[in-house]
Amino acid sequence: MASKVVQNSARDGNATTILEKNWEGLTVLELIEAYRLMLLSRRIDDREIMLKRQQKIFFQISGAGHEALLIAAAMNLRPAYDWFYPYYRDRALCLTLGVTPLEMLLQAVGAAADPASGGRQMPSHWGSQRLNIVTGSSPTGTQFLQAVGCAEAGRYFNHHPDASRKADGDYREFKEVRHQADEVVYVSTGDGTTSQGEFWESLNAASNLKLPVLYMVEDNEYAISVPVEVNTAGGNISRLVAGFPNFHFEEVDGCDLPTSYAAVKRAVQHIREGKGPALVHGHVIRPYSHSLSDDEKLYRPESERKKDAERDPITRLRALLLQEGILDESGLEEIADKVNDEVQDAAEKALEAAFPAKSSYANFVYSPNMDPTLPKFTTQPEAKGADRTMADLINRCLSDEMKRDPRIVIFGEDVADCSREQYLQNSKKVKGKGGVFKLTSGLQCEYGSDRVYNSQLAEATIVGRAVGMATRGMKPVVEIQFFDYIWPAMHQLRNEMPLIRWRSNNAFSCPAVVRVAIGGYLTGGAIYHSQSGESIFAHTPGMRVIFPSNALDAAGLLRTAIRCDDPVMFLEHKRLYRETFGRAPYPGPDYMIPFGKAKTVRPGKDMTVITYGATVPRALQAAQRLEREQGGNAEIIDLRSLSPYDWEAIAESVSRTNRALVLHEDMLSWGYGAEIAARIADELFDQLDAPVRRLAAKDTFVAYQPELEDVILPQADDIFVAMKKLSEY
Ligand SMILES: Cc1ncc(C[n+]2csc(CCOP(=O)(O)OP(=O)(O)O)c2C)c(N)n1
Ligand SMILES: [Mg+2]
Repeated sequence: MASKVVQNSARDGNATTILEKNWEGLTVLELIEAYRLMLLSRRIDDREIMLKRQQKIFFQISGAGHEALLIAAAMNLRPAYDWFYPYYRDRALCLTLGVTPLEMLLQAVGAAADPASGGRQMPSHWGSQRLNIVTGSSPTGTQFLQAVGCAEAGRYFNHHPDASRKADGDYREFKEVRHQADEVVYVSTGDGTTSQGEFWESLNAASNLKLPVLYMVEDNEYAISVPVEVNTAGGNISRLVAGFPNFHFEEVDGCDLPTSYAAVKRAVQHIREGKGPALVHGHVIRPYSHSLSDDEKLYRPESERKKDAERDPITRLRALLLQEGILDESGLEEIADKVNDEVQDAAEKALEAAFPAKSSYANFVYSPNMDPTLPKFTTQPEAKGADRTMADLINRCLSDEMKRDPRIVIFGEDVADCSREQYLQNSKKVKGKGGVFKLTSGLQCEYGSDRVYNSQLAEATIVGRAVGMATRGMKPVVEIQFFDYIWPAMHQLRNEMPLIRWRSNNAFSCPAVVRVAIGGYLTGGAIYHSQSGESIFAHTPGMRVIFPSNALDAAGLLRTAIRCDDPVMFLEHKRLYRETFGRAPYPGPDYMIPFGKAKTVRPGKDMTVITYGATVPRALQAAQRLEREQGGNAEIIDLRSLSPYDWEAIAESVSRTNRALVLHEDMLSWGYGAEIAARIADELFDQLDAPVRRLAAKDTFVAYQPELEDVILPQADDIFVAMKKLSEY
């Protein structure tokens, strides 16, 4: 086509002039290709809209009006080299990077062959392992901190090339690592989504760490029906972000291809030169309502919509091509015909594609490669030295694993010995902190400040960055200082970390470890330093939840957690960190305990007490008293692993004792024990001589006054009474 026009132009004698000209650095051929991609993107949207109306697909959200800015971005970036966290309007970016129209439409119909999700996610939820487009989700704003973590991972592997090597025997067998010295991590957003706290947290981190992140703000002035001046103070995000150091900023008419291209080019140059992140704020339009479920006529007058239409990027580029004599009407038509044929062909193929097998829903909730419940995770302790506390053995385990695996980094609030490392090094002025409970003490000194460091005081930042790193193949072992403060990270913990594998149909995974100090019985811990809540995470598919009650189990299970190919929430009871109960010598650098295997901590024949965490030692006390005073003999099972849990051990024991008490520290109602009790009642009904009983905290929070705390949390005396009643039933 170009040659046809150029031939025509040659007759007029100006072919050379056109070929030599450039538009903000774009050549004739690039402009023509950009026009083709814009049209292709719009036509796929149009086709999806038609298919939705015919009920052949089930959702549609378009990229219409954003095409110029996104093609400009993609033309400055490199697929399978840079990394991409695009949001749902980024169809044009993905097409330019190399996602095919067929791949897009396979997702729209929910086909098994949809490479982004295998029919699991809505259309426009991009993901391509081949192109480094990381699986995206629907919550607005979770992408930013992951992009920051992704950029940190690239930098880490560049500084630690050995860490990218494959290794047998743990998650590294299944994690290919790729990194480039001057890579860029692209992350995009709408104007409305910049209101999310995670956006600001991520700017803070990217700026502070001078990370190679390219933010693309696609400002179409609406978040569904909410206009930009409601979401953004003063109505302009560029004004608000301008103070972040190390950033390069661009504000541009995102409907104009050449100026957008030039703006992104400057931004990318800043990043590739290692100067820090950049943010491009593009003003775009949204001609097709928010989605097919929205009718913008309800909140936008015709006059406003008309004004937008005049800025349409396709009309604009078309006019440029004509005006500059690059293409004539027939050349433009030829492109449109080819695009229409391509979309038609892709739609026909997608409509014929097979759906996922119904049984496939269960695939990839967890790693298909590495099952942490298998016996290969059973190793014998090589105990040496004196008995140590749970805190000591966790610290030793972390240290030995860091020695073994250079991909491990540890971060969180106060986990470093000292962020101002000059105080540690030259003058030895300070000893170092290493965690508010000292669990990470000495690790920064031992392994360096780029492997053990303090994060910002922001839980979403800790977990979101860990998600980005683990997706790239690192093993972040992060700490949440108190379970009570885990909630800002909830999006990342519920909608991201455990879902990445399932929603991408195993194209991506996120095997990070989140260590959390949990629980009460502290005498004065009060409401905000005593919370439990493990059932919330046990109720989250994809997440392994571990809760040890003693030093040896903590060391063995933490090692399995670190080597595992799934995300793990590792709950450490604060009261047990330094208890006399459950101390043990360090079991050596390879001691592991498989997940989902309970431990009988006291054999008995009269009833089974199923418990975990800090109620284990309390149940033991109660059982001793029961034996002393009543002659009763209670068997106590410490679950240790809450998801997966050891049903076989429960069933075997209850079938022998015929009585069951489920005991935990967290509140009774909708607590972890409800599921266990229900299952016993369901599957072991014939074996029971008494109703299944539960004992747990009162349905309230934990109060500060010790007498109140005592009455709220289950004490050894309460457990004794519950056991006695159960044995007398
Ligand atoms: C956390 C969260 N809250 C609400 C929604 C519902 N929702 C989806 S898109 C959207 C508006 C996003 O607006 P903007 O960021 O401006 O992007 P645009 O759609 O305009 O491109 C909302 C509220 C969501 N997906 N996630
Ligand atoms: Mg918007």
